[in-house]
Amino acid sequence: MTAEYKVNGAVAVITLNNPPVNGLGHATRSAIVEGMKKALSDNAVKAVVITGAGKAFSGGADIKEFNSPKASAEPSLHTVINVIETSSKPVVAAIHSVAMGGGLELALGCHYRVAAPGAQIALPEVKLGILPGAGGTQRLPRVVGLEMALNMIVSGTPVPSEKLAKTALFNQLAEGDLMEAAVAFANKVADVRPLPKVRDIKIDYPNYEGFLQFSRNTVKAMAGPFPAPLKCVEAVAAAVTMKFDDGIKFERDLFVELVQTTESKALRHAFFGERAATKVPDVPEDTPTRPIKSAAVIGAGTMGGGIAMNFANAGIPVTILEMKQEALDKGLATIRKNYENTMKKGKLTPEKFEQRVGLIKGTLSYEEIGQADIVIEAVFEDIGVKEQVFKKLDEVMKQGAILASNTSTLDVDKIASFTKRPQDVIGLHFFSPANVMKLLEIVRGAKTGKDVLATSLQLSKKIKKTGVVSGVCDGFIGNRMIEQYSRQAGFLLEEGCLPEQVDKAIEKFGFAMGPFRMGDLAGNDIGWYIRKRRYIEKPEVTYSKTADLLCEMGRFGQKTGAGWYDYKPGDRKPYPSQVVNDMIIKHSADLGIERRKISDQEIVERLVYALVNEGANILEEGIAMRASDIDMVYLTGYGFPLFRGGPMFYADTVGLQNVMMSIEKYAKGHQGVAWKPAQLLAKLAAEGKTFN
Ligand code: 3H9
Repeated sequence: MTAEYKVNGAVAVITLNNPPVNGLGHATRSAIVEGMKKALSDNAVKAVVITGAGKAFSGGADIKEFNSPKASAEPSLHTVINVIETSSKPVVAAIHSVAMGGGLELALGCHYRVAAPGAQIALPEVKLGILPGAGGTQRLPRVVGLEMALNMIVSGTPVPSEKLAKTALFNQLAEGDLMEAAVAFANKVADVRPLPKVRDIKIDYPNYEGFLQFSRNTVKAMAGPFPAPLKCVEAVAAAVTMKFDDGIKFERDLFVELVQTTESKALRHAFFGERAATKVPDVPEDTPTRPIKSAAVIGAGTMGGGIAMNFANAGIPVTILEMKQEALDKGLATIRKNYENTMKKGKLTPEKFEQRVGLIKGTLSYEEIGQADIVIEAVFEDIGVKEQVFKKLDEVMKQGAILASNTSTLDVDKIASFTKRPQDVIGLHFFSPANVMKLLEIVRGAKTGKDVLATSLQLSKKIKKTGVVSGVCDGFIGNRMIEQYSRQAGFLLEEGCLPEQVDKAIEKFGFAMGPFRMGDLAGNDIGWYIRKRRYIEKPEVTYSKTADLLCEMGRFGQKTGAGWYDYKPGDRKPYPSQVVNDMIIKHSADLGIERRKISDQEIVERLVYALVNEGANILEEGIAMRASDIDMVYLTGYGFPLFRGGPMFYADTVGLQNVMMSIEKYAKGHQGVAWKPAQLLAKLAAEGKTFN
């Protein structure tokens, strides 16, 4: 039963019991109504308490039911709330741990609310691209005031119950046992009439028009491509401008509209995608993990420093090893400066600053890191260098330590073979800047121990990363796909585009940064180095030589003050470069290509479908476990627009047959050999199916 019914003297207790978070799915909604019917028909019952079992009062509507008939099947959440609100016996919500979304809306339909301290109270629907659709936008302003409600609904941020203790949201904050307090409260109010209803409270805000207009302007400027935040403001506005029942209807219409938008579906896909990524079928949740109480990082460069900061931020002491004192000092000074900047912005207190800096130590001696529970190597991306490091780690590290490589492309199995303990070796691929970027690619080698994988997944959560497991291949999930994207970007230059046009088109699509601006930021020499290795190994792969020509000109990007674009000293703004554009046009002529005008649509399709096609190969080969893992890699590590849900989700929304048709068309064009349609894509397209 998804809600239990028990009678405690004159009080009936309905306990939601739908783990993990008491989502208000159809079965739970029905069970609540059943419970209410029993309570109303039992003359011995004078009042009702509703609470939640386990770790939540309720996390809200069951998101998995959205866009399915179950979501609106009766009793709908509206009906449930109506049954409670119109009940002839008082209903008390006993709130603890989490009361979010529909869960909070349910509580707002009750006549009274008793809460435990520390409960997270939120209407987080906006984060899923929707708005509270069961009265939240109409009732919350009536109990916490217009401004507070608008902030909570537009941001979706949880507020601890004690911060709301003085508002009309709660009738009591329970000091001791919540259920004892709630039952006692119910007994106390059992005979009080009339029953108070939130809907009857008047919102007192004389100059609401000015405030609402200000809110519209601010929210519009911040909402970007997402329609929900502004609709949230409109719905809250209705709480003051309309009669209650009209406001409820208005809110309902907006909810129905938003729940069907691609933006909302994309956000929900990302919500479940993030959680699915932590699950590995052959590594059950109870797999033993190794304790990580100390860490070491090899290399104090930008990457090593950023990685070390993650550990310090999570309270784990970390030692950075370098070869030379000068490099070590420079690395430690950069870390200090990074923290100082965060402190100056007011995002870190002086105590936390000291604490974090204090957790990071430097050393020149391998012996000093031997006792660390995990070591992450972040040295130069060269298999020879990695071999030296891992042989040394095998000598010095204690038994049971995890030996991780931050390689972005190299063979983790080969790296593991440099040690006598391949079961302890794993790839932990951070993205630059490593202290900021959310993605952590966890590369599982053929011999990586299950406990090492489980520990790494647990660690990713601890250091607040989105961990995604990848199998071993050149470039893993993210970089293997980006190679195809970069190849298309290069071919587009040969055929008629200039860097600015390509960047602008894909940025308009929603990418944070186009490929050429990205190259200038990351350093074009890095790709140059990788291409030299990669294309010697794979001579059959064609690619545009424009990027090599650029590097031969010494234009490595922002760090050399010149790349695909020109830069002015102290200014990161890219200016189109005449010499680069001349080089590109000359290169086309050298290849005998007649340059043509290329549409933005073609640019976007070629870049994005190149990702999709390679993503399909990766999925088929089992390098990624599921399509949503690929989407999470692109959303959290490569600036793919969140409102489009990731490359695989986006392809699903376009329709895989349409994607296939475009790929077949491009396969007939310049360097069409680069477009070998992935078998999985072709198969799913033919069957009318989707990736997700
Ligand atoms: C809504 O209420 C609409 C209404 O206004 C109108 C309706 C008409 N549904 O995050 P965790 C699952 S919209 C289904 O790892 P935590 C989650 O997928 C809803 N499933 O745990 C995961 O499953 P699995 C508004 C849900 O302790 C498991 O629970 N509510 C839901 O770190 C554990 O999740 C929200 O937006 C759900 N509503 O955090 C709240 N919620 O084990 C969204 C969770 O299979 N949820 N699951 O991977 C959260 O913010 C967090 O999950 C919460 C717990 C804070 C509740």
